[in-house]
Amino acid sequence: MRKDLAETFIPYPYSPPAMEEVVQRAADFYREMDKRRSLREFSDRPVPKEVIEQVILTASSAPSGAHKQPWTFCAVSSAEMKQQIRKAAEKEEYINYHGRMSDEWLKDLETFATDWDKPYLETAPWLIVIFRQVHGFNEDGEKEKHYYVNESVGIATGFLLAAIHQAGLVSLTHTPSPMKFLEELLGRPKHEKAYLLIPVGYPAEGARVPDIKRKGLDEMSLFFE
Ligand code: IYR
Repeated sequence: MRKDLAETFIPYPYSPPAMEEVVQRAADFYREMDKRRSLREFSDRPVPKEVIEQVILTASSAPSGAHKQPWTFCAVSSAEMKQQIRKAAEKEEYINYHGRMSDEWLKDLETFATDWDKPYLETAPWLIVIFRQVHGFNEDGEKEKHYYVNESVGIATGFLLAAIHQAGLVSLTHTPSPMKFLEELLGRPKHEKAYLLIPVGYPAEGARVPDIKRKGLDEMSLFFE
């Protein structure tokens, strides 16, 4: 590390947990996150704005290329805006499901019973639309580079989904395609591109999810010890 700059660093506050605690916490967190499921049946029960603010703050605590934090979160609870988003998303999805998606793709989606109809875009109390900033601007309004934007925004989204789950709420990673309508409806500048649309809320009473299994350790990891 460069000594000259490292002098400006601040201490990292850390008290090492006992090894047994580390083992326990890792297992507990897995058990909790393994319960998370993407839901498509939402209740209209309101979620306080404060909760959405907190989960967005958690998302924005993610690491990013050169700490540029190349993301913008639009949180939508306005019924009119949700209705406009639903209408525009369904218009695109109708075309997707009626010819734009390949037969293989449609077959792969059968398990999930999805179609162009997206009622959850209006039912869920909040929609969080994540935008990736292709570049930024410095204090003088000049173009500033952003690095590893997809990776950074993907990590922030993971933090967001984990925060929503651990708050006791549910979410869906929805990718209407193409997503340009989100940039237009939410008035985003040209350097911001829609990345994901995440309905957030409580599950509808009796909500059900597809019966999927997750890969085991031996199917998706290799250890070189
Ligand atoms: N965006 C469409 C289709 C869709 C695609 C994938 I890959 C999914 O995992 C689920 C849905 C839709 O939202 O219906």
